[in-house]
Amino acid sequence: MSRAVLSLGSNLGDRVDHLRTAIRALGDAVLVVSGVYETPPWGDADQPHYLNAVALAHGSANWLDTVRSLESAAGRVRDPERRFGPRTLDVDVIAAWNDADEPVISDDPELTLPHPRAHLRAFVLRPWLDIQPYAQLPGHGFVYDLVRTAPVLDDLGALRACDDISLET
Ligand code: PH2
Ligand code: MG
Ligand code: MG
Repeated sequence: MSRAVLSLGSNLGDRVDHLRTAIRALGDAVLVVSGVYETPPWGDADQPHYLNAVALAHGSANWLDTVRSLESAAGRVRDPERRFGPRTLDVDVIAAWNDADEPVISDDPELTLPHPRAHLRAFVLRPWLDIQPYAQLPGHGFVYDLVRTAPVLDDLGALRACDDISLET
């Protein structure tokens, strides 16, 4: 059965509710979900802080359709002028594996896999480590090594684990 690592982020509206609703909508497809982290905005500093989490999911025939429907349900409005701007809910497919457990590689601009910037993002890598300590990002190696590389290490200290928030329902 196909698997995917999904990164969830929200920095508009009721951030916890947006993340929780998405996890509930995924239902049995979710194998495990990380803790929630509050993270400073990456890529476009002029916006509120995010709540981020990562989930390991399985079973979807089309991950792009799955994540887009979650984003639409959260009332996501896309601003073509602000690629890294604020959003009610962003669900990114970080990496996916096929039925034979081989990594899916895709240069489709609609869904590039693995995610082209995941190896640089502390807000993806740190929650992912929570649920899969030996995770490997295809093409980039072990996640525990990536969090020790300079660009990620610099951002790691600014992440705040929200131990009082759980997305497990
Ligand atoms: N998502 C972005 C842009 N910047 N920063 C943080 N901290 N978390 C995000 O999820 C995020 C971001 C666009 O996808
Ligand atoms: Mg994103
Ligand atoms: Mg996205």
